[in-house]
Amino acid sequence: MKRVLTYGTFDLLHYGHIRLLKRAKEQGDYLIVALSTDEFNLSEKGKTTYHNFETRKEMLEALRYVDLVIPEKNWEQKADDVQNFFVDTVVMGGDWAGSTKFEYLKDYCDVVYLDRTSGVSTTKIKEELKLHEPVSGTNQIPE
Ligand code: C2G
Repeated sequence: MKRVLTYGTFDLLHYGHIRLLKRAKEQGDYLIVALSTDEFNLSEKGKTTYHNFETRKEMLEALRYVDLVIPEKNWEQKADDVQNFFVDTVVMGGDWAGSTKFEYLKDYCDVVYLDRTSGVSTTKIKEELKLHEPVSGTNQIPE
């Protein structure tokens, strides 16, 4: 059984995430997602998420491609994760290609970077939804 591992926040789950997870699963037979905790997002990634960790975890666990979700609590845990879960391949989106946060894992397993899906991101969704926020008073039922 070939075991694959990927990392991320996966907030406001969108088709860019889904396509990444689908292709990550295609790299093996068992896909583990190390999901950034709320604390890690806030303290290290400077991200405040719309959905908290439990909700993001539940959404990922509902996907056919995901076999296990574990917490990503810090930048340093990856080599331990690879060894503890007998991981063959770590998969990340291309925005991480060549990153020192992943390249060192090549001493422990294969590291594969897949093209990011263009045109969608959690940030873009948040910005566009904010732009279409109803102007107060326009959604009142006319007298
Ligand atoms: N992704 C993608 N296409 C998009 C958006 C995201 O392929 N349009 C990929 C990212 O490259 C990443 C995964 O989906 O591999 C999760 O994206 P994020 O939730 O933004 O994760 P990120 O903040 O990159 O966290 O230690 C590593 C970090 O936890 C990765």
